[in-house]
Amino acid sequence: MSTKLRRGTPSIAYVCESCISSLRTSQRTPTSPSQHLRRLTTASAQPESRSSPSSSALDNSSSSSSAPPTALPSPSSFTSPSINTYLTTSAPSASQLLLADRFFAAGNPRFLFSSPTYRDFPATPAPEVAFLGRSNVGKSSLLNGLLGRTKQRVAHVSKKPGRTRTMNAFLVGPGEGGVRDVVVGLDEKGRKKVRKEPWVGAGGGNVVVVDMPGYGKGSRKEWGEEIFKYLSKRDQLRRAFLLVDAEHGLKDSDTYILNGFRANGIPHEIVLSKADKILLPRPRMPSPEAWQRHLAHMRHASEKVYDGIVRLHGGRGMRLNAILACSGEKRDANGKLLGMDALRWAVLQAAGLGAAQLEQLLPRRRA
Ligand SMILES: Nc1nc2c(ncn2[C@@H]2O[C@H](COP(=O)(O)OP(=O)(O)OP(=O)(O)O)[C@@H](O)[C@H]2O)c(=O)[nH]1
Ligand SMILES: [Mg+2]
Repeated sequence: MSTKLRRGTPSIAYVCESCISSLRTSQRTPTSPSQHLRRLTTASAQPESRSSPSSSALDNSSSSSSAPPTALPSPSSFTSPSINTYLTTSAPSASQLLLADRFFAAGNPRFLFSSPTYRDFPATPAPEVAFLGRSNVGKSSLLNGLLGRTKQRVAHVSKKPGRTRTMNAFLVGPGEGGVRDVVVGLDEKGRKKVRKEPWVGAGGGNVVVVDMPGYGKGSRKEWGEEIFKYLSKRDQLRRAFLLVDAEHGLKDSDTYILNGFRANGIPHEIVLSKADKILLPRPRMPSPEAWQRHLAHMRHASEKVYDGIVRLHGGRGMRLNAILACSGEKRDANGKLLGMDALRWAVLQAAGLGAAQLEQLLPRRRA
């Protein structure tokens, strides 16, 4: 029986009581939280190659069932849930991942509003998710990937930390909404004076995604203050996605934000960003052997983050749903951005959109 940290499978609730007590007492052999989690979980990482929703663009062997049972999984058999850790929810199935991709492809992602202060946030009646993290951790790139806009970007990306200076909201999904002109009066020549106003149609079927300014290097104190106001006051906020660099792990400033989530009871997920630096460190696709090493490295990175979080207050009161891994820039052997479909599904789940609602919202596909 494998003792690996459970990947891509339904799993236990976050930080069980015995895990907490093993942190509190020293009677037992000391174990790290991730070791404890590994003891409790039994399923090993099973790449869902046979049920992968994507047909391979670079290597179509992923759908073949003729591979010998001893063959190592290769990059072409990769699916996002296999690099993720699900703590309170089940890993998405292949059909759910496909639905998530369809939702994000339905209707152009639309700019909604941009605000340097929380005070000016409009009341948009749609479920909202926010992307937070240190400056340069890859928030804007990830958001472009999430919205399927890696070429015609909607969010500004830069090597220089501190590029995003305002909180920027985008609307995604098949529902109505965007920016519209509202007549606010007449000018001295009798012409209509218009103001741009964000709006969201009453029919639902949309999610608002907010790109936050980064904290840390190149950031400003007032940005941090506004982020905290947003976290504590925004009723529409359904879940926060905290990006942590997959290579560098949790930093003190991240802990500060995690404490903010805890203080405000905000459900959240960790996204290990720039996961390609670990999984695809070279321009070429790795061999199956190298791929196994990279997967193990990725697993180790997420265990370290998990340990760090559990050590905060013994994990009590945290509302962590999952640790996902993602890249906003590099694609897997199936031609999809690494981990993006699973992130999309997590966003939709946060917004309360399940498979049944999505099937209704999305236009029927031709057989
Ligand atoms: N290798 C790799 N590089 C990335 C990825 N995402 C972003 N980058 C690079 O990291 C740098 C910062 O990216 P941004 O998306 O602007 O980061 P940000 O978190 O929005 O930064 P701020 O707005 O300054 O807080 C850019 O040079 C990107 O090209 C990724 O997934 N993989
Ligand atoms: Mg940015």
